[in-house]
Amino acid sequence: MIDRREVMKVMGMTAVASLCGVYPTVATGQTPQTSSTTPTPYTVPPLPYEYDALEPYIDAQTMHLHHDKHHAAYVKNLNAALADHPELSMLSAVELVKHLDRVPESIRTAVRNNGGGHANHSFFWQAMQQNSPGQPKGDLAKAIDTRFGSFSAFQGQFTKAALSVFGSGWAWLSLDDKRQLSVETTPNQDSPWMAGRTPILGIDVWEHAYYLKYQNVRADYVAAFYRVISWDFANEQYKNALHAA
Ligand code: MN3
Repeated sequence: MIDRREVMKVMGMTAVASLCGVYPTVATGQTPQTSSTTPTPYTVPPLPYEYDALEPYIDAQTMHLHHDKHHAAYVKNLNAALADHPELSMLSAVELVKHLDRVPESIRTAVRNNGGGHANHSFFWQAMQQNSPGQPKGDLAKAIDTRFGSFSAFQGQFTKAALSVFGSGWAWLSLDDKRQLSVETTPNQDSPWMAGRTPILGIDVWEHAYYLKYQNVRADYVAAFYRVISWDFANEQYKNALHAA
């Protein structure tokens, strides 16, 4: 029996390699095998917890709207943008935003915004949890101390960044290819992936992420976010990024 996941994995790698120009395009007139397969449309991953799990810091109604409506819209629009480019649909949303330069110009903005929205939100749901430990863990905890001086110094920088985003966007803790941690912000649905860095932690500061509960007081939402961070997830991202760097 053919393992579908293995097939998808190999096809995905081929598509990535092709996208990166590793494989030359050969005009043989033959239809590549991958094009005859209908790509799996992107789907919204279920939340890894109940909608009310992050109460009272993030309310269930916000989670319903944010996940079921906003995230779903990015996925719907991404599928629509790639409808005529099945070869690109073989890639994960993260791979797409890492290689936007290889996406046809006619759909690049749509992929940037909606592929970005899909990648960012899929990451964001996992970066939160009920009963957060409140403090970083493991190797990441040490790296934060080394880079920023202390956890509270990091918090100061991260909070300042989150509050500094004008309009809609995100604040991140990310790792670059020199294994250096940094705090950064991105507008709209842009992300560290687009700049060759790997997100370790991210906070969505679009108004749709907090307005129902916190109205215009973004600072209260950012303060509450620290109560729901999954430091296990962040530490995993850090270890994987170190390994890949
Ligand atoms: Mn959002």
